[in-house]
Amino acid sequence: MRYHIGDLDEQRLLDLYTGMLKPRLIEEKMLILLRQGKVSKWFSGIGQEAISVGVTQALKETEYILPMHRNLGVFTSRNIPLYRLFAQWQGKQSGFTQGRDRSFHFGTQEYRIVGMISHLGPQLGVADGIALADMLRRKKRVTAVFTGEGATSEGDFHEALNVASVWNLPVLFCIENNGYGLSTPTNEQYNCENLAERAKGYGMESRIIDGNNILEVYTKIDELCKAIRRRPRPVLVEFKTFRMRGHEEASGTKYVPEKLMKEWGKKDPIANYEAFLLEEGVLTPEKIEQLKADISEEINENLDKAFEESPVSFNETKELNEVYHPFEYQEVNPNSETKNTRFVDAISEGLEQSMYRHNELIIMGQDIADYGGVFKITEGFVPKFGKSRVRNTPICESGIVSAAMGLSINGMKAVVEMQFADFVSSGFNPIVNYLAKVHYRWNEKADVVVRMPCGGGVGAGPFHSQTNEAWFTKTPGLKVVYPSSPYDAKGLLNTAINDPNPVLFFEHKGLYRSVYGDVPTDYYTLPFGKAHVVKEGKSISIVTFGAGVHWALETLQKHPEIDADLIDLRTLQPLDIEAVFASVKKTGKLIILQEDTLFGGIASDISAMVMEECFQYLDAPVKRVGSLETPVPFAKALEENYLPKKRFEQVLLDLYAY
Ligand SMILES: Cc1ncc(C[n+]2csc(CCOP(=O)(O)OP(=O)(O)O)c2C)c(N)n1
Repeated sequence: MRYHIGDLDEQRLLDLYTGMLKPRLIEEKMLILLRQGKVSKWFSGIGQEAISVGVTQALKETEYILPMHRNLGVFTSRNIPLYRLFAQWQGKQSGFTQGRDRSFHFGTQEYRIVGMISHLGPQLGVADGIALADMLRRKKRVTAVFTGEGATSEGDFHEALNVASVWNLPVLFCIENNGYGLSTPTNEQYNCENLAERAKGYGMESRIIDGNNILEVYTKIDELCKAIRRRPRPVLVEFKTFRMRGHEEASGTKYVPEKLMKEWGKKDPIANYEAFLLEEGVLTPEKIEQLKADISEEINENLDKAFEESPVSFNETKELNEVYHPFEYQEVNPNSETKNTRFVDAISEGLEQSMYRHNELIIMGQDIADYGGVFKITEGFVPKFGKSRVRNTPICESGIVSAAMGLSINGMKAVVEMQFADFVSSGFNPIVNYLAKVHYRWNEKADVVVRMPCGGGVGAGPFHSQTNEAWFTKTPGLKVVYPSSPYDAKGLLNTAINDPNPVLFFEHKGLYRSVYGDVPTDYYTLPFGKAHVVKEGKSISIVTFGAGVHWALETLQKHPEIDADLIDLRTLQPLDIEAVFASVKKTGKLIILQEDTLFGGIASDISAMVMEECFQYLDAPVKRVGSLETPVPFAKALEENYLPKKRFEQVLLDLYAY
């Protein structure tokens, strides 16, 4: 291995050595603890330390770094007290997740580290968002993100690189090519010589770096970081290295040819560098012994401290209270001046007024800039807020939701417009795994609203008509809002944007241009978790939301004899179940109407809760009405009978007469 000192001073040469020694010695200790059953799982980075350490030392402490599961050297290079790392791996309180997540699955704002989620790929898009925030604030900073070569086959890799290139974001994409993705060798993962070549296709620069040569890693990355800070742009770096141990310790390395192990064993980044520094007279055998002894002492002291700490205890209230970031709802009352406004315009108005209110609110979505979005909600926004805040995106929902998460991590707010709610399936992973879980896991907020133009009755077929709120009401950590009137839509959207938690905001597109209502012209907010009693009655409770409210009103107009309480839920998470209980206690009969198919939907849960809590008040079985258990059909005759409106009338009459 050839080492070029260049203009590095002796202190740096030593820092790079001790920087690598520390994670190596920690790992050696972990392997012993693992055999003793004192640590549950371990992903080894032995042999890859030069990459984590070289990159982290080249970054400034204010710059974010997004490591993966083999990057212990990132954490140690940022000088995290070791007992906190050990406590994290033991699931203890002074770790970073209070026992809620394991190993390297955490982030810490204090050290500007954003840890991975297991799904690997979303990490790359998160880096885009962090870098975007830096760029918009004109901060000359680099964001570095890691991936294994295995995860480069995920769509997220492509999406993140493409977005970074199109937006010219200062992201250093670091591929650690260590030969295997679990047991799969590179020739079964991709079919090109070097992954770095992919950069060309994205219109981006790239480098190939010997990942086992610490001086090469540090010098080249330092140079690149300086260049990126001067002229922000993304760069893809492929580090050639090798995984010297199993995917994780239990899985072994039987499938790795002995020859490869021997070959790469000779390239050990620490042994070679140590020999070089000895030759150069920077290190002496005594100095090495001293450094090792000092680090071992630090490890042992910190381990003792972590082992002494008692295991976390379970407190149900605490667990439940920490799923969401605290949010103090601020009521802003509407002015008295109102205007008869369409549903679509109320949303647009809310969004526009929120943009004025929050200088660091960014809207992202397909065709939303000059074109104004397919439903024209953001029409006219670009002249007012500029294209840096109203951002057209490539077609890559997962990458953009991840980028929104990154904006939030870096202190901004984001609204992501799904062109149609159906397409959220392409961004499902970061929503349900990243945004939803981030607060519970490491106390970070996901200040993101995903706008969801949804719903049927518009002859748009199976992929442009779904109302998929049940995909999200199931997931702790998300809030789900589903207004039915222009007044609610504007006030609830403003609250959704104020709320630092991830909110799925459903907008029924059938209501966009058909429903009008009086809407205050100024900014105002409405609280989550408060149902609206649309109409009061004594003999039957109708609970619904979205388009269902309008179907119920039409049906009641046809049957004025039915004295119904009509409850519009407005938000599904949080759910105002108390309003439902109060109504059922008064009327003794409940019918729940939802547009979605029934199985697994919110109506089923409401029904179950009412059975459990209000059984003695019921005079009839609870009824649920929803769409047919099929995909949403296209032709009018099919869709009309798919949707629950007609069936609702009959079930209502039957229940009323029960
Ligand atoms: C979406 C997803 N699929 C599969 C896995 C299981 N898994 C975890 S790590 C891994 C291999 C990753 O290989 P690579 O990206 O090369 O990183 P390395 O482990 O080699 O450092 C696999 C298959 C996962 N965590 N997430």
